[in-house]
Amino acid sequence: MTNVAAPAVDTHCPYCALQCGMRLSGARVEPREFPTNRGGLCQKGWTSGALLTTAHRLTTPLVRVGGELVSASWDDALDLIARKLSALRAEHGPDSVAVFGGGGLTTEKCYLLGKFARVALGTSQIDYNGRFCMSSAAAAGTRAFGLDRGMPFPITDVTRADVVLLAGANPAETMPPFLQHVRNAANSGGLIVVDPRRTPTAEQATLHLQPRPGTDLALALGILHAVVADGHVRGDYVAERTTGFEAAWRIAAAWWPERVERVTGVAAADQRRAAALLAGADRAVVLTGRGTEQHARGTDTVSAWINLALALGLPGVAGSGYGCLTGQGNGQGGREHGQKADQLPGYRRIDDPAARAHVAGVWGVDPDSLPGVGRSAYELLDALGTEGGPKALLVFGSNVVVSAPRAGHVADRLSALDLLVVADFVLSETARRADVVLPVTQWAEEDGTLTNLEGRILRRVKSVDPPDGVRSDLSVLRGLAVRLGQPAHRFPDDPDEVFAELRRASRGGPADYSGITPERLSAGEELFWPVPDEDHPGTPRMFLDSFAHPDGRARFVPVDHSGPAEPVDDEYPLIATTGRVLQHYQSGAQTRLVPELVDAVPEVHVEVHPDTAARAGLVEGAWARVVSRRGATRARVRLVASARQDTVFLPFHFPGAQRANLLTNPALDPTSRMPEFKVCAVRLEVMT
Ligand SMILES: Nc1nc2c(c(=O)[nH]1)N[C@H]1C(S)=C(S)[C@@H](COP(=O)(O)OP(=O)(O)OC[C@H]3O[C@@H](n4cnc5c(=O)[nH]c(N)nc54)[C@H](O)[C@@H]3O)O[C@H]1N2
Ligand SMILES: Nc1nc2c(c(=O)[nH]1)N[C@H]1C(S)=C(S)[C@@H](COP(=O)(O)OP(=O)(O)OC[C@H]3O[C@@H](n4cnc5c(=O)[nH]c(N)nc54)[C@H](O)[C@@H]3O)O[C@H]1N2
Ligand code: SF4
Ligand SMILES: [Mo]
Repeated sequence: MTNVAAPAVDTHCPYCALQCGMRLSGARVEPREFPTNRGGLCQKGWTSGALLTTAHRLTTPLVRVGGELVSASWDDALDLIARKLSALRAEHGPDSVAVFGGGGLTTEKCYLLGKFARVALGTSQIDYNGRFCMSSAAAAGTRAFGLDRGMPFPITDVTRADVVLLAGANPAETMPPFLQHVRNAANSGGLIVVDPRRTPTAEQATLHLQPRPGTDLALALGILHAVVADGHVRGDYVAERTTGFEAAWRIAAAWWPERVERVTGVAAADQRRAAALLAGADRAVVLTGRGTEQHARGTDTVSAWINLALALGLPGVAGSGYGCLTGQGNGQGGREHGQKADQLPGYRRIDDPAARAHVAGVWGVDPDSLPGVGRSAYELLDALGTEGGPKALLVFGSNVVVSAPRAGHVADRLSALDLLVVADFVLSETARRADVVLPVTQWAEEDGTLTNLEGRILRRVKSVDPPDGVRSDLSVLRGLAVRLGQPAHRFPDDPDEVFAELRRASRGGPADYSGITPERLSAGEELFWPVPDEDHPGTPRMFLDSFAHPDGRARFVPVDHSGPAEPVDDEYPLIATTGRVLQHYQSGAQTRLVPELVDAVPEVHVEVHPDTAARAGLVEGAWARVVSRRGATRARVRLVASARQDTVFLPFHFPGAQRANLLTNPALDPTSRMPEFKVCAVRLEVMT
């Protein structure tokens, strides 16, 4: 049973990057006033207290014996892991051990996980689920502005904007309280939504552009073409604050709206209307979500949206801008402090000698002892158990058996490992396959720091005691590090101590947290990074004076449309796209344990246009087999008259034979290494 530690504590929701403010009394949740949610919560937030009392909670380490997971003591479990890791390292070298992290972990955990990999294991093989999330937007943002902070402005700039373009985002289901921030735009006739489906978000829009999945890049070029052709380019801004317009325009010049209409299905008149709405705004914001980003050309696609925003003079101007809607609770902080294959804390590059010297200094190790760049998330999973690939994997905060692309293959790779260790508080589908499962504390049972979708640093506050038998992730890392021969002081398990070290490690880096103190956070200061010293007020709006490139200018990037990696054909004539429903979170490991959410949405469905369904012999409520080149999923048919006839949609929250990711194509973006979750070729069959 969970004991109540304090009567009422102000904290934040365990799930998405909106990080709605809530007040917890034991397991009882109430919303509270906070700038992102302004007193609202979605159904997942309201019901999140159920996670604190669920009977499915893990409370003892589990070790596989004779094919079964059986209870073990902490010492036995940690000793076993350390022994196996040491043996693998001795025989095959440090890169034989890999680590997979998550953007739901607190910043302290992400930081210590990266340090653990580089220092205690000495491995380059660490990456995380954020690679599957906002990595294309991050890559495009860095390319354009010299620095990536998802939304480089506070959410109130969205609230006040009179025109908002949402490309591939469905916040009505993925961040419901966010909708109040686009109400002004909707009421003033300026909400533009780009989504192949008529989502609840699109229902609110002034203008819904419904492209064929995988054609957003062409659409963005078409709108840019209309902006230029109709004389809406902000010439002074482009001349003073940017470079590269001519090269970008040379490509967009060939994408006149009628040509774009043939590729995307979006009427030329609607493209021109979008251009005119954006150009006529006093304050306009362009925001991208996973729909436009999770493609094998996702980075270029986001660059195309940023080019549009630059031509309109939006980025770096107070009240306007471009931003990405980061997804996971700590999707922003989790991408800055070193759990990414090419990264050190403070958003530094691991292949930068100065960064290595600084961070090694904080860690008290030789810079030359730090490994180099490792494999990206899917490439890492794909290499497991292969010749030259990692033979052990430690997973903290991800359920890859459900959420990784080509999930059937990923499950096979996990089976080929010598050792799979999963730290979790529930028995996720990935944990079920582990050799050792470590039961950890969750959200309301520990303190920690997160950075929300605005780049605002906030504190998650302990409000209940953890059940007996569980340990924090920080304590697990310390326990393993010590067994691997590290001095204990190098791996503190107190979040405040870790944060103090992180401040030093991030000092001088792009994501500089050094001026953020627990006292400032507890006092309710609104701190947006960078905060380079304790007197610095933080940076709610970035780029107002200059962008982060050496010349201070933003860069147009010349990008052209080429379409999805896997075209449809006679055998696989339909496009499957994937995403979310309101009630479930990600792989569903948490929300599939909340009775109210399971009652509302118990199983996977596939959204199909009635004519498409009829051609396949399918009716409402039937079970369909959805088949791609990589596998088949079974899903309950939901007829949707507003759907595109060439497109079906499945949520990815469900396990086993209901996994949307049995279908998906792991074609990777060349820059971000993002897989193409949003387009693969499928056919529909009647289940027999
Ligand atoms: N309920 C719920 N909320 C969540 C989450 C969750 O799992 N469940 N997860 C959180 C996380 S980590 C994230 S990343 C965010 C994601 O938040 P969103 O980006 O809003 O979520 P998705 O449903 O993945 O994708 C958004 C839309 O993209 C559309 N789409 C598909 N293909 C294309 C395309 O080619 N072009 C365009 N323009 N659109 C396309 C889909 O139809 C979908 O409506 O949500 C966060 N919030
Ligand atoms: N087809 C398709 N696939 C997708 C997507 C899509 O749109 N379509 N979206 C992708 C995106 S954007 C994302 S972000 C990924 C997310 O997919 P996953 O990485 O699988 O994310 P979660 O389901 O949140 O898994 C988190 C796991 O970690 C556990 N956990 C939570 N907090 C902690 C903690 O503090 N410590 C530890 N040790 N464990 C913790 C949870 O119980 C859960 O089992 O899915 C990606 N996969
Ligand atoms: S919108 Fe996100 S942060 Fe807010 S209650 Fe829902 S899941 Fe939690
Ligand atoms: Mo995500």
